[in-house]
Amino acid sequence: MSHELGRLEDLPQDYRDELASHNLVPLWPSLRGVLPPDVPTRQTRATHWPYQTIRPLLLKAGELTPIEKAERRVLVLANPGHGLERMQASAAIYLGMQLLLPGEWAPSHRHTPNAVRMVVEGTGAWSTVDGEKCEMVRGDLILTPTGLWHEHGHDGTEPVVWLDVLDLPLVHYMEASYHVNGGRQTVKPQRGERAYARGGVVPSPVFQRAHKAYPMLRYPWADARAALESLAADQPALDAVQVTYTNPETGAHCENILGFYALMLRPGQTLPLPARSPATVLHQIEGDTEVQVEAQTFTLAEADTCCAPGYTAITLKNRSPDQPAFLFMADETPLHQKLGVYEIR
Ligand code: GTQ
Repeated sequence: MSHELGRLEDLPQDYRDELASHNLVPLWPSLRGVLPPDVPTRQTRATHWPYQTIRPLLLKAGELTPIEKAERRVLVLANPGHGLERMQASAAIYLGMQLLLPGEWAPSHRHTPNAVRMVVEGTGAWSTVDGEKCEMVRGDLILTPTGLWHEHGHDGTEPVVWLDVLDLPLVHYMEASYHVNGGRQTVKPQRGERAYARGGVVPSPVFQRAHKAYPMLRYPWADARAALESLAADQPALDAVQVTYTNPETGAHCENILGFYALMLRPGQTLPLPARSPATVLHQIEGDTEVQVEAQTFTLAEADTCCAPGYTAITLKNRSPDQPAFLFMADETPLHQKLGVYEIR
């Protein structure tokens, strides 16, 4: 049973002052705040960032701020529930929309937070990660896991935009976030996306152990899309047509803290997702999806992004009666699972 606890005001002022002077705080006035009944208090608010709003403002940033003055020319998708200045979409997720113009170069650095890029538009750009030059094509997922060098360049003729997803808020909260700058990387000929091109048939470290913590760095959209279509065709009654971006050696999530997935909604399909403890981000790759989060409904057009707090049910509806819809999803599942707090309600 939950009963009323004593308030701070119930205590004599001189006692409160004396506690504070010794860096001491009474727990009971704040106990329900940090341990609320049944459901956590979440600052993360369901928020929608339409691409048609972001795009002109990002191109304007391209005119206002040269790449040398930005290093990374990014507009952060900040959740108003956390306060915009905190630059977080949820407790652990940071989202940014990054612009690289033809001929520009975002110099090499590495940092403790893990990142991924979801390519949104344009051709001709590349990210070199740990010496692997990854081509950037719409819908591709490119990893820059913790500690790996990465730089971005652009040999094409049109602006290139991608969505950055990082675990920066968590790593910063842990007082473990920092970066190191470096010079241009030497590009290596080997590429994980070629060595691990087919599920279930992976390079065999029979005479030698495979050491790479991140054997695959680029997950081409063409392959993820084909996997979803194949799964949907194989299992016509399956509701959640979903694939997880995994480490092809271990089958675990491809990064340590955030989880990444692609979803296909069949034409006209409504897919209810149960309330789960992690917060979720959705980005529309193809098609239009109606996203319902508690009392709010967003219509995600192509390249739109939204987020939903944890412990909240989400309903997805493909608005097209004859075309599938494809979504990229990021969430805090690996973090919650490793900490033992993961729940499906
Ligand atoms: O491209 O390396 O959105 O370091 C934030 C921090 C992108 C990047 C961000 C970064 C990067």
